[in-house]
Amino acid sequence: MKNKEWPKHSILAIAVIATWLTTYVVYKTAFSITIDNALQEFILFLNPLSLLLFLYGGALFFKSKKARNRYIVAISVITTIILYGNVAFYRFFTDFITLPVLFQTDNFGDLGSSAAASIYWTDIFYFADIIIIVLAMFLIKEQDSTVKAAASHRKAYFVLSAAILFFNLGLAEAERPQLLTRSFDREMLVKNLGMYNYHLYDIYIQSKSQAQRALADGSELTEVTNYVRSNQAEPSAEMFGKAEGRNLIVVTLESLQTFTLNNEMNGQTITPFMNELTEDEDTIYFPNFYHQTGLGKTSDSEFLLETGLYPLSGGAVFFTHSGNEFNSMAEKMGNEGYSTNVQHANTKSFWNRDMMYESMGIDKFYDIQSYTVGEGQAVNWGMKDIPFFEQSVDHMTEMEQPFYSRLLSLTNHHPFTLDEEDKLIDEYDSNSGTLNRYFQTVRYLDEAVKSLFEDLKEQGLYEDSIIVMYGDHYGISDNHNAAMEQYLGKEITPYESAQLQKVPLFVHIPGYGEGHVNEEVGGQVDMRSTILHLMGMETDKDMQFGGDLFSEEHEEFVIFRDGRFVTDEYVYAANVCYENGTGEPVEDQTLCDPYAERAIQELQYSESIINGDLLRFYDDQSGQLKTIEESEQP
Ligand code: GP9
Ligand code: MN
Repeated sequence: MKNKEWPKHSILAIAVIATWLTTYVVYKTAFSITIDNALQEFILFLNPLSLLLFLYGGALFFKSKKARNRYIVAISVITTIILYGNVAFYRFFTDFITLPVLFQTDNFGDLGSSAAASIYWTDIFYFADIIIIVLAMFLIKEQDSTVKAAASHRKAYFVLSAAILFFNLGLAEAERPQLLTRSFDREMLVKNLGMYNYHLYDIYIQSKSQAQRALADGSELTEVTNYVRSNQAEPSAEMFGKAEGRNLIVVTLESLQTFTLNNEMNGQTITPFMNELTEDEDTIYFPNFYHQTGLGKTSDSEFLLETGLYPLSGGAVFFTHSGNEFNSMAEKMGNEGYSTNVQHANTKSFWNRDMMYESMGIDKFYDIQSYTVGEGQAVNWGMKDIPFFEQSVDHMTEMEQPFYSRLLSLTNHHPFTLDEEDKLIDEYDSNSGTLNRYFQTVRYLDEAVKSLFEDLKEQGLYEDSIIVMYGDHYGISDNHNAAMEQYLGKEITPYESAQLQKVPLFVHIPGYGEGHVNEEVGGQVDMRSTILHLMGMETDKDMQFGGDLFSEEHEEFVIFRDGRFVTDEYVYAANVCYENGTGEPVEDQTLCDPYAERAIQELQYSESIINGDLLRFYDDQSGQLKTIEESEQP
């Protein structure tokens, strides 16, 4: 073989192929990446290629063979370290590395102690590409090995690598729309972009927020504090402490919109149990309550609930700012002696929850690993809500009391598919399969909520608890307006579309006896104060935007994440000021102006808190800005 000459750049080609295939084999053996169809498998196979071509392509600029070979080996070593680092990390955390975890020292402590246990001699395989490349360098003699590649060849080479990248991104976009803007799950990013591109993307996201953070200082908070204090509402004397000392159970009702409640679909009741609740003597039901989420969907609603801040206009705050300091509801409850947790039968890295929950001071996350999904117990996105609630209540029996446990349901999620036996009503008959099936999954969710109440009673947890339930965001987007018009029997104007952002809120206090329908106009940002006050905890020193829905002083002014807003008098959407109630544009359009200005202002304040990580300069015990020394302490 030594005598036979191989074509020019054979080593480069071997290096690209060796690392590419090694990466793919590692994907398939070291990680459990779920693949649902052939296209996804193809994307997974293709995704390492573009960046590897690009990186190894640097070799084309070297004249000396020695320097070129060194460069190629260096690239293979770097890519292997990245790959192997993820393998070792994954063994322990079932997750891919993201920049912030490298700086979270406590995480690393765990990793260090288990590192030895996570490394096996068979791991030598992960270095297969380096071995192949080095062997090739010894064994193969290339033609013209001392001549640099022609400029035109180099150009063609890099155009090819860029073309593959765009092809890859195009396929990923088709497979996962809004992958980058929503960036919901690391596994999905790795699956669609590839391990190496994912890390570049992660570095970009993290450095962007780090730069904004570095430029911020506490002085920006002074103005925000003034604004927050001047808009604060006193707690309602009647409701303050109503649920003091009880366990707090907060249930997120996936994709549930208010229009399904107390309503029928082709003569069939959609939510029989929740309808009863709206009239129940222990329940306060809010029919004029709106979601305020953006691209982060469920996670945005969790953010609103826990922090009383607005989520971000671009991207999911759970992903972009999980390293921030927060004064979450969970942390506050924890300080008052509550054990706190979230229960959700999905992978923990979805929406970066594992990282964010830690930042929010939530004690424990019962993710999919905490559940046994029996035969027939999974549909659509995963575990069905009924067994999920049942096992979650089982977990509650083990929890230290009083507890604050948050349950995230999942079955009523797009594309709203169900097993035959769980379809309790018929499909609707519009041209939108999504809307048609939505009624059935909402009906299932209603049944699941009913079973949750029964489970709690059976386990003796009901009486000592307060149960708050809220819809996280819309389930039916504006893309289905034609079908919705058929169902609602009216045109969907921007006014109606804003009304469709209503999601239900229930506050259920066993033994309360004075249940009623509360018409107050409110939004998810209000949940934090409302709940904390019910639990007998003050919020007057907190840096947050919500108000207590029970308070006399609560202002009926709900700001949507996209700048639309609703007050008791007006609805502002598509730059038109409508009269709330009739849906007619008001004659004097300037009547909305003061609110429109405040809406922008408030969203900006919230955004500056998040982007600047400003709560690190804020002392939530005293409600004062910290001194420089205080804020530098960890
Ligand atoms: C996934 C669940 C649903 O874990 O929260 O996410 P969504 O798509 O509704 O944001
Ligand atoms: Mn959701």
